[in-house]
Amino acid sequence: MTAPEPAGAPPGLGEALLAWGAATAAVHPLGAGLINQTFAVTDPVRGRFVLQRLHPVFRAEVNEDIDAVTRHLEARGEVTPRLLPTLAGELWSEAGGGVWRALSWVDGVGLDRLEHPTQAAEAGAALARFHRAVSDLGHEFRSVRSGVHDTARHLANLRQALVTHRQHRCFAAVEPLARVILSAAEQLPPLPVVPERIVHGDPKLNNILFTHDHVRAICLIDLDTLSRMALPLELGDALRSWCNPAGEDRSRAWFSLELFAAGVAGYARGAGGWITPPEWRSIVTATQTIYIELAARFCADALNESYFGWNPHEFPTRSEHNQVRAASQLQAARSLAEQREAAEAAVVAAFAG
Ligand code: GN1
Ligand code: MG
Repeated sequence: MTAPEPAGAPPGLGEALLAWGAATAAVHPLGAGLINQTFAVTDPVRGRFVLQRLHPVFRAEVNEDIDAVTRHLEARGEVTPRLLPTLAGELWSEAGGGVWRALSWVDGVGLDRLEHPTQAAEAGAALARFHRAVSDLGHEFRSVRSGVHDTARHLANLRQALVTHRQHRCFAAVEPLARVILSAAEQLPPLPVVPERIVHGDPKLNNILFTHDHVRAICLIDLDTLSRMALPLELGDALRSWCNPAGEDRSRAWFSLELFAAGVAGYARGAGGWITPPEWRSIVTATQTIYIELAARFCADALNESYFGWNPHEFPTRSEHNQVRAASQLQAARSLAEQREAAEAAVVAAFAG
């Protein structure tokens, strides 16, 4: 091991640094992602870059998709992180039993909650720019994760977790929460069938890089989930995150109509006539759907304790952290349900006003 490693560094970090020729780098954990392990690397020779150890849910070939999409974005004049090849010219490196990749450094900051509607408009415009820029890319995705927003599948996983983990020490706390989520899911209106588009796949707030003054949205990061998908699901996933000013780690969450109206207006301005009426008309239903779906995913992990990263400084176990996250998404869903008509009106004003 030649480079000093941060506490709790995953196996293979030193070897991965060598693969990118960063033998004497300073390495710091970076960002608030729940899945991959991410580091900021500063090396006297290679400069500053991002190094990531992929969660096993992603196959190494995902890097070929990221390379194709980010090349296209760059050719269209969009700011984007790009994959940095290893010294051997590869898009990724295997070390310590995991897959590693390096990305160019884009200077900016990730936000965990929005402070102002103009930031929601910025996020909307950045997402619209991304969608339009990749819309003419004829890429066949190498990494296909089916059922990412198959809500029925996520609900079935939650029901299964209730059966499998009856003896879990937190079962008595999780089970009533799960029942409320499952019954809220039954109230969800169906989503229309629309054509698939190339999407980011996980446009939550902290996957958008902002300027250090938190004013401008620069670009989308965290590109492992790139895929073809119905656009309303993508927009619902974005808005469920951007419009919850409490963030994902507090059970007292709520849905901000003000942020929502600004977010859809920013998106509408950026997308112009590119988005079709069947797509924009289902944004509110899609947002509600993703709140419930993500609540179900967090709730299942409160029993399975195997998927989402968690914060041991604030919660006793992974289960408690995921219980709070599940309750938070559910609370935001309730808040949106109470403001549904006004949210629908904001969508019409943005896209047809
Ligand atoms: C995960 O990887 P990250 O932290 O950006 C998750 C998303 C969830 C999100 C909730 C691959 O995103 O689906 O919406 O957490 N990513 C994956 O914060 O499951
Ligand atoms: Mg992330």
